[in-house]
Amino acid sequence: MLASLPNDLRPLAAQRLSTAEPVLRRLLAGLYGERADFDTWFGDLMESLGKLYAERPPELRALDIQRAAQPEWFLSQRMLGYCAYVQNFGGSLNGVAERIPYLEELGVSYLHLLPFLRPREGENDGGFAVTSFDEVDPALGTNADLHDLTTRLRAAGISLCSDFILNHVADDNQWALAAKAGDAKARAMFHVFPDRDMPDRHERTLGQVFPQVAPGNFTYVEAMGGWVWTTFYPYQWDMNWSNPDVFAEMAAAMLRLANRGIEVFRLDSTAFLWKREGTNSMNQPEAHQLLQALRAIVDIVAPGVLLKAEAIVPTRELPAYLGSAAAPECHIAYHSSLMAAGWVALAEQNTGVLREVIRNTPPLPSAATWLSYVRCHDDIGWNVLRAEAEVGSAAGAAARLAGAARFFSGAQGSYASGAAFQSTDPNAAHGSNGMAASLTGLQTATNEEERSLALRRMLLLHGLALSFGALPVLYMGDELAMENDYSYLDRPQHAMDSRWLQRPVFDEQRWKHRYDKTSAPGIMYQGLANLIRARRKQDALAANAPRALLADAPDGVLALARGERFLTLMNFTGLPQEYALQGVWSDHAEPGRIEGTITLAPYAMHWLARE
Ligand code: OTU
Repeated sequence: MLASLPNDLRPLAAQRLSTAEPVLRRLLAGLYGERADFDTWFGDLMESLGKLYAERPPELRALDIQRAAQPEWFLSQRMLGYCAYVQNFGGSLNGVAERIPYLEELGVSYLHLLPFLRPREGENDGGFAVTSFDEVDPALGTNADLHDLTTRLRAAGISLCSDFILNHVADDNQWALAAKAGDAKARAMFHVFPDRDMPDRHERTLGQVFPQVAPGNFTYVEAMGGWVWTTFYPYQWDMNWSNPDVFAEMAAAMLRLANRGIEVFRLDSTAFLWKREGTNSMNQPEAHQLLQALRAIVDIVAPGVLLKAEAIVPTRELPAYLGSAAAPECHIAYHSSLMAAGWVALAEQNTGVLREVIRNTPPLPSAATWLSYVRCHDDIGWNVLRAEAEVGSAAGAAARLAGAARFFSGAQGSYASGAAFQSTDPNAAHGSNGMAASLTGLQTATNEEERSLALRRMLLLHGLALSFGALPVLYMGDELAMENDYSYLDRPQHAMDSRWLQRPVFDEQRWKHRYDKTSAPGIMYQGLANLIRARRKQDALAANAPRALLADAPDGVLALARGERFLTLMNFTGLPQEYALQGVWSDHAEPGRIEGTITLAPYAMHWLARE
């Protein structure tokens, strides 16, 4: 690798190689070492890394040095994320750049723009079927626009996060096209089976992501003369990561994007990377080895870059995606269990599942954090909570989670207006969709009282994400109490995928009313801005600061201590709840000292600092 570098870059590169290369070699030998050509392949990989290192722009190399010196920079309570589709938030990359002052006003330091690379022509799962990793979607701008946007974001102290969709590519990606044209090397980059024997054997233990709109995990492709592994939509072809060519190509693609100024990669569908017959082909040990190898590569070539695991999996499977001090993996992992458990607590007016998830969340390894959130562009996946929902449940986890799913689909008596995801069985719980304002009852509110309760529910869930100890990410529109977008029902290609409910276009009117405290957007925006401001001042709310669940709270109340000096009380019920405070406190939202028994109003939250 060093031979590919100009002299001035060699000393630092040599230093990084000394620690990371042995790790990288061990991991890759564990995956591909039985191949006769492993040493040659590994040498070629290191040479390609050297070229990418040499191509890395000086301002990014400077950021690498700065962040390598402060590896816990992203654990600060001043880190705040915001997630949006480019076309919905700004119309284009240049339009997003015009929104930077708004992001700065909110205190955003991390912007996740949903897929903006050239997507498959026609249907492309909201950009999650990538045709090219090397060019921006022409509908959204150019590579030059991306360069300008990252430059302006960096100047504003905002890190750009991009999806890196490494589990699958579009069926019009160059490798898929070459495979269809008969290129054997390209064909070997995918999982292709001549008949249904292996697909049927795999299907015995595989789950289904889109059982309604894309049942099964394999698609017959005439041009391939066989069945291709397609975990998601038929046009999303899973990559064969047991083939080292896939590793080398994808690692290089990611680093080329890093050299374009992307600072965080949301590694999409990481749980699915390694397939194994007789299993659900999720969370396999080799998938973690692959991610640890990508981390070792980042530690060598671009240590200022963060890797974020998108693994919507049971709580007990999550910590592995952060690795350990000895074997670091991703810097950040979605805490999808915490998110879903917050919604269950609202549906049940009981914090049992939420407390169980918090108990099952182990301490973080160093320089790693959770991603906390209320909503995202996807469904609320209920099945990650199977273990926690089983505890103390007479009906059993499945029935209990189905109850939550029914609640958010607006079952009788529910204030929610959401939709089930990929399931018509009211007794099954696959997922639920909807904007936070719609799921918490704002959309159905018919009077001031109902509107106020809905807004409190939204602020409660955001308060959990902001105070838990994580990198919290706001989902575009929630900060303005935007509601569901039903236009997807008029688009036949989207009508079966209710995730499009929560993908509205940014509402300029609500944005203009964000200071109007008589309006829902104003109340939500100001309430959220107050929490963000209060959080920034509290070292106790840094991601890696201590967290303790206080068991002496009523079932409907979550009492979470962050160290000795910060306490958050959240009432997940529609009834007033009492809590006996120990000591003297002050509330960030109101003047004066508070001690003794505090009464929490319905759906109220208090952030208390010890006097
Ligand atoms: C991810 O999906 C993306 O977030 C989705 O938007 C894409 O459709 C999908 O991958 C394919 O790229 O857990 O790990 O439940 O929420 O599949 C994969 C449906 C994921 C998605 C789920 C999610």
